Amino acid sequence: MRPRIALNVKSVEYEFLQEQFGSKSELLLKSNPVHKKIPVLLHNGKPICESSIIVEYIDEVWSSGPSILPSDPYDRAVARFWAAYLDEKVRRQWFPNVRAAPMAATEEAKNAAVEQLKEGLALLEGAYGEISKGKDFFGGEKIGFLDIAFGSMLGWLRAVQVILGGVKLLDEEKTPGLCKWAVKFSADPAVKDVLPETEKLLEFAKILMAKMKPASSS
Ligand SMILES: N[C@@H](CCC(=O)N[C@@H](CS)C(=O)NCC(=O)O)C(=O)O
Repeated sequence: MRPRIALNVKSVEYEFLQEQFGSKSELLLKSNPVHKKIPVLLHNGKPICESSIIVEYIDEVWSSGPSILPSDPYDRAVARFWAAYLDEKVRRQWFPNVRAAPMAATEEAKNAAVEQLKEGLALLEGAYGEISKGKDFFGGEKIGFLDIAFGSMLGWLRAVQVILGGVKLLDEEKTPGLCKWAVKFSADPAVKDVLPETEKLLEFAKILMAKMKPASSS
């Protein structure tokens, strides 16, 4: 989603190739032999890997379009800091824990996974207040690097709320800014056709959970 939103921001046309879950195409293995993961951007016959790096590449190559990274070096560093935080903590640790929470052995383990993610989102709420300076997006008037980094997780956030039986991860009381941000971000022309439907993610989550079950019970 990150590269696609970035290309949309820049109004660049692209061909979107999807991978089949459970197998890896020759093109993917050849293009990203190190991690063997999507996304990969193929530009001028050359592969660029890692979603955040692809977004930065797009910003640099199509520099005449709207800027994605802030122009001020300090603001750029702050945006990269929070994007790295999202990837390290939210995406790699807390999200997988929460997605697996319905299968957690105890109620305490389930709640701990949810609380961790909520704490992370509360921190991000504070960052949103400071970085957006009262505007709609982390990037100000328009969506920027951090909007794209966090926004790519919005579909899963919504799906996880359903998986957890209606637990509110983004709630009006604790994260009012992020609630408002999520509505604006989802409706942005560069985003609205890219965000996956919650139903689709829930179907995918079922497949993932079924795969995890035998491992956790052995
Ligand atoms: N740090 C990488 C993570 C990429 C990643 O985890 N890709 C997943 C799909 S979202 C994938 O290809 N998974 C297949 C696999 O791990 O074999 C990035 O941001 O691009």
